[in-house]
Formats: sequence, C-alpha cells, structure tokens
Amino acid sequence: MKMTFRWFGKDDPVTLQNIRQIPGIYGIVTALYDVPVGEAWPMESIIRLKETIEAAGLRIAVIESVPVHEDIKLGRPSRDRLIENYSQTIRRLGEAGVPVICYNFMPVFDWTRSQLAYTLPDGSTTLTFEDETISRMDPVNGDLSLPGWDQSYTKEEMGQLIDAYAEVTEDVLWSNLAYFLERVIPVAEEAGVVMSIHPDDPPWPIFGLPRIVSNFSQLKRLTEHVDSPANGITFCSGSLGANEDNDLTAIIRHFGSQGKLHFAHTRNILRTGPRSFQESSHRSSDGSIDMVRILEALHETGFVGPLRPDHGRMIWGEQGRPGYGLYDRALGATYLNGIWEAISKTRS
Ligand code: DNO
Repeated sequence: MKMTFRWFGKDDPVTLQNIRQIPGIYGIVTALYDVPVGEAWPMESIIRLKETIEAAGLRIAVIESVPVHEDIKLGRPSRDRLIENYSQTIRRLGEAGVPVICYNFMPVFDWTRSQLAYTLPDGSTTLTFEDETISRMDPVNGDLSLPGWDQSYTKEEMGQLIDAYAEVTEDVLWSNLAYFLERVIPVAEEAGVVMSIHPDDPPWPIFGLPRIVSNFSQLKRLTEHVDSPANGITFCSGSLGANEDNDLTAIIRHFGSQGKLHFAHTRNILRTGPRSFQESSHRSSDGSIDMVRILEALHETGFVGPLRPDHGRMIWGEQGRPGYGLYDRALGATYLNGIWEAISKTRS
C-alpha cells in the first residue's frame, strides 16, 4: 500500500509542503482543475503539474478525476469526439508517467450531501446525508450546496441536463458506459495507465437520476464487460459502505485477487438511518466501518496500490474545502498507516 493525499492544486489552502510533513506520504492525488470538461488536457499543463509536485519532494500517484462529459453519459452524438479527447488525455497522462486515472459515471452530480457543516458533539463539523432532506430538495431551484467538485454548469444548465436524463433508464446508462469502456480501455492499455472507476456516492439514485455503479454486481458487470487489468475500480469504503448490504471485504477480495483494485479511499461513516449517514473520523469505533477489517482484506490480496484518507471533519477551527481540510485527513493518514504497520508486522 502506498499512502497518498488529495491536493486540489495551487488554490488549495492545504499546501504540498503541509502534505509532505505528514508522516509516510508517498504521493499526491490531484487533477488539472482549469480544463473545461470534455477538452483534452494540454501536455504542457500536465508536465507543469508533475514538476510542481516533484519539486515539493512528492510524486503524482493518481489523477482523480478526468471527468466524463455528460454527453458521453447521455449517449449524445457528440460523444465520439469527446471520447477521442478523453483518449488523448489518457495517452498524455501515460506519457507523463501517471499510473492510475480515477473517474466516475454518476449523472450530473458527483458526491452529494444534505449538509456540509453539521456540528458533532465534540464541536467539530462534518458532512451528512439525510435521505429525507435530499428528497425534499429541488436541486435546480433550491439551495442545494454541492461540495468539492467542479461546479461547471449553471443552475439553468443543470435543469436542462436533468431533463435530458428523463429518457435515460439504467439500461441506457449502462450501454453508454459500455460504449465508453470499449473505446477508452484499449487506449489505457496501450498508454500503460489503469482506469479506476469510483463508485456512486451515495450508492443509490438521487433526484430521480439513474446510478449504476453502486454495488458488487454492478462493479463486476462493468469490469467483466471489457475484461482487462486496465478496467479496474477505486474501492471507496465510505461510498460503498453507506449501504450496509454492500459486503466491503468481499468486494476487496474479489477485485483485489483479480488485479482490478487499483486505488482505495478509506474513510469512515456512521450510518444514522435508512439512506442516511454522517461522516465520522477515520477511527473504526467512531463509525460503522471497521477499518482494520478493510486494511486486512487489502493486505491479504497483496495490495500495493495507492490508498488515501478521504473526507475529514473540520477540527481545530480549520476553515476550508468541505471534507478536504488538512488536520483530520492527516490524522486519518496516520491512523491508517498505523493499522497497516501493525498488520504488516504481525502477518507475513
Ligand atoms: C469525493 C470524491 C469524488 C471522486 C470522484 C471520482 O470526495 O471521492 O469526488 O473524486 O467521484 O471521479
């Protein structure tokens, strides 16, 4: 396992120097944030990013994400040109030595929460998801705040996109994903990069939009559709773990033993009711997920890929990007490194 840390580029209040001082950090998980979705990433910008990170004594371990344009998910005629641009980005990232690309196939919304700063009893704040609140929200006319990810469209465009998905059933979305994979996976193979799909967060449909990457059988179906080590998954304990029917260690063992688990997000959540959860600290006893079991399963499958702590609470008065402050994620990295060291020394 290689411990990594997400960095949102030069505008991130968390600096590369901050990250380098966290014990045991191997590399950075990052992206280019100024390229419009759908365009090929310029080689010079990729090289500049790489040099910036290497100058800080670190390396790019994963690109998270190269976003998939909505027209590809919708299966619109422009998808062929957009997939060609995507393929160009894959080739360039391969050329720059990037080993893993993380992406998702969630219509319109990437990760979504009902509250971004819910106050816990200890005074820290955290992200929460409550189904009841979400189902009352109107994403276009209401005050839904969208965390972390690129807000590249206006509310009006969002409304039009949501309407466009009225025709897109799960089956249609699935065939659009299949179409995408059939074209980009051979490119990734040739470029020496692995594609690593991130599961839906949360792992169920929201706002009436279909979601098809939420459980074991869906992950299995998509990885088998183009059966290649380059067509793998990002295991995310917090996303998949929000549904208690997902057997997390079975998922790790299955994809890990096939060499298709390329990246791990290991965070904890506390399930608070049906389709509802709070993000807790990484510590097992603060949430519903047993981190020791997760890391043991990864260790057993011989996982050597990148892993990162994921969303942290806001603690010690830190202000910043929801879920992506420095302190609680750094505690998470240290905790996870400690568990890994203990497992490594007690088993071999
Ligand atoms: C949330 C992240 C996601 C993830 C994308 C991958 O914090 O895990 O935004 O980066 O879904 O494409």
